[in-house]
Parts: sequence; structure tokens; C-alpha cells
Amino acid sequence: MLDKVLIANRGEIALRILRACRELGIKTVAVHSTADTTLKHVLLADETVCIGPPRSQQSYLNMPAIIAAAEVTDAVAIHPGYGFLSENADFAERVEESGFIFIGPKPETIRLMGDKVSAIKTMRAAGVPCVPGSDGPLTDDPEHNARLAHEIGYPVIIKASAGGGGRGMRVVHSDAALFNAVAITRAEALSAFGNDQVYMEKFLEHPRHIEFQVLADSHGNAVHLGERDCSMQRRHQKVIEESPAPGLSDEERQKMGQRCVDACLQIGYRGAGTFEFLYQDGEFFFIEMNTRVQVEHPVTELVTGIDIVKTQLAIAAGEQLPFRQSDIRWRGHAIECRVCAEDPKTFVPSPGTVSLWHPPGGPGIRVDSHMYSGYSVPPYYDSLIAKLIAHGEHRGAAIARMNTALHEVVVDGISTNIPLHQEIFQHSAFKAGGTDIHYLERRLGLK
Ligand code: MV4
Repeated sequence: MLDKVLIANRGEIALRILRACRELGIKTVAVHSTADTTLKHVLLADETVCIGPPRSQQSYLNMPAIIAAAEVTDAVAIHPGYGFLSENADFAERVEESGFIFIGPKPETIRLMGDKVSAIKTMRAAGVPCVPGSDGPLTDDPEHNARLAHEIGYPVIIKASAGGGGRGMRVVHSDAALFNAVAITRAEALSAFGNDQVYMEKFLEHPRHIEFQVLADSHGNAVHLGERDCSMQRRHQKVIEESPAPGLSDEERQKMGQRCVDACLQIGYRGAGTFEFLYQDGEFFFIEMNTRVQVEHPVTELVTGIDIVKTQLAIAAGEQLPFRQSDIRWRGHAIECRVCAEDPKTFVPSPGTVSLWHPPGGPGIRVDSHMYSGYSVPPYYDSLIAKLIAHGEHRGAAIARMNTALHEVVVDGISTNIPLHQEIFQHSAFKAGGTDIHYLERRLGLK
């Protein structure tokens, strides 16, 4: 196994990674900003290194400071968590060039998937179904683009190839709007990402967001752990995720899961990964691949019994996957609520000191959180403070357990979105399952 791992992240995921390391007997190094000296995983780590001032750009995104911290502590590997540098191919490359193991895919895989045009091309070639679209970057030829839009059929969506996660997109309904939409998306992409490549897809009007979890080792083995439904979102921020996706048949799961596994083997994928799909009218359409561990990984862990973070560490240590596809069994249903330090009505961040924290408990409840009574939520970072995850024998049982947890949990001193979760759990459409990506914003009266 690995001797010592540097955790290049903060908050709940840093604590999650620290716990996985501890279980495996791996020593830990926590790197942190000056605003994060009292983070729970920093207090628990074997060694700590302060890497800079509060602003992420100068700390959690500061590549030389993180690599220097690995050097002075003799860490052998770096776990990037999610967000920050987790999908930065240049960082992965610099980590490897400095003689450390990057806990994730090869830098070239991260680069390939970071460019959405090349990701889609790769997946299409590997037999993964994609959205009907330009199958390559758009040119500046207005006639050619208009012909393409007609072939695909309006509405279409113009997306930045370097975007993803909802950044740099524009829906177009007519020839009249196409030329400007391409020009504006291109200009925005250039200023936001330093890359003006854009592509076109058929715009799907009422899809669900369903993603498949995969794990692949460096010995030619890959498995899928089924899917998560992440459709309950607001402004591209997921609010609730669940596994399995309501109404998806075993046949659909096996078929799409196998396509993802085959694609992993074809591209030599390594580590944990997520294939994002839009699912509409019984059909899957690949949109993006995430090359990191995801916030919502616990729902998959609860239904499969597989520890995704420990498996990431084993893969990075060069081990073979300890299970085959036929070993993987799905049991029951799991749902995750993201608890954020924000006003439940305005969604304005609410940093400050948590005066009281009573996590929920009982059968089938898991809480992933770095919070403690007296912890101060700094204003500089993402507002996620806890993930409540409920598991039950079926969806209704998981909902009942989450409902209980949502009425038991106490966070005092700051505002949280717990009232929003309590409300969603009363919605009959949520209870029925299978709502699309627009459901929450419509229900909140935002659209
Ligand atoms: C789409 C789409 C409809 N049609 N692509 C937004 C985030 C990025 N990952 C892709 N996104 C979308 N791509 C086509 N061809 C609708 C969205 C979309 C969305 C997707 C997943 C989760 C939430 C979303 C919210 C708004 C729009």
C-alpha cells in the first residue's frame, strides 16, 4: 500500500479521504490555508502544512506550494478530492514529473475528457451513445452552421468545449439567433477558459441527469457500480442525489454500465470516474466524463457496499481491483441531501460559527461532515457543510429515514438549506420519483 498520502483539499472530502487512509494504515498530510487551521481533518492528520492565505488561488490551487509540501513531508501520493485541482491535467502532470503518484487517471486522460469535443468524439468511437450534434468543433461558416442546425433540428445548444458543469452554454431556437449565439458563446469561452472552441448539440428539453460510476485499475480491469440520479438541482448545483435512478430497469443499467466499462478499457482509463448522461424518453445521451471522485459518491457506496475512496487508493498503489463485475450486487436505495451554509430562501451564503451541531443517526443514516460545535464556516470556499445520506431496502424506506434525519438534525448559529430539504421531501412529485432537471427551479418559482 501507499506509505503517506497528501490530501490536497479541504472540508468533508478531505476528512473522507483521511478516514480511508487511516483504515488502510496510510499516513496522512493535510495541507491547508491560513483560514483552515481548525478544520477537522487538519486537527486529525499525522502532519500538516500551511500552503497559503485564504484565497483558493493562493492555497488550494497553488500547485508549487502543494508539491513543495509533498516534498518536505515525503508523501508518496497526492489525492486531489473534487473541485480545486482534481481535474487539472497540468497539475497531474507536474505531480508525476515531481516523482509523486497522482490519485486519478493519467494526465492525458484528464486532458482528453476536459476538452468536451474530444471527450464526445472518444466516447462516440467507443460505442457510448451521445447527443446528436456537430461531432467536432464548429467553424465560423454561418451557412455550414445553419445547415448543421437544420440537420439536428431546433432547438440546439451551443457549448464551450472547455466548459462543462453548466458553464458556457447557449440555447438557440432559430436561424435568426444562431450566428450571434455562436459568436457570443465563442467570445465568452475565450475569456472564461482561454479557448474559443465551441460545438453544437440537439437541445433536450426535459431530460434527467443520470450518471454511471466506474472503477478501473492499471491491469486492464474495469467495473461499473451502477448509476446515480442527480436531477434535483438548482443553477447547476446538485441538491439531492440518489441511487438507483427511479424507474431504470436492470436491463438498462447492465447495458449502459457495460458500455461505460467497455469505453474505460478502450481508452485505458485508470481510477474512479463518472459518465454523465442526459436521460430522456427512455434513451441515454453521454454529455461529459468526470475524472475524479464525486460529492455524491456515498449513495453508490451504500447500495454496493464498495468503498470508492479506498479503491482509489488501492488502484493508485498499483493493485488489481479486488472484485469483478459479477461480484457487484446492488442492495436497496440510497439518497443524499447536500446541506449548505446558505439562506434557504435566497441561497445567499451564510458563513459564521456553528454554535450547535447535532448530527442525525439511527439505522441506515450516514453523515459525511467536517462540522463540529464551535466550527467556523469560512466565507472563502464552497458552502457545503454536511452530506446526509439515508439507505433503506427500497426508495420509500430511504425517504422515511431521510425524513426522520431531517427533523432530528440541528445546526445553530448559521443558516442552512435544511428547511428546503424538508420541503422537497413533502413534494408528491419527488416522492413519486423521476423528476427532470428543471423540476426544482420550476417548483421554487425561479423559472
Ligand atoms: C444539455 C442540456 C440539454 N441538452 N445538453 C448543463 C451542465 C452540463 N453538464 C450540461 N448541461 C446541459 N446540457 C443538451 N444537449 C441541458 C443541460 C442542463 C443540465 C444538465 C444536467 C444537470 C442540470 C442541468 C441544468 C440545466 C441544463
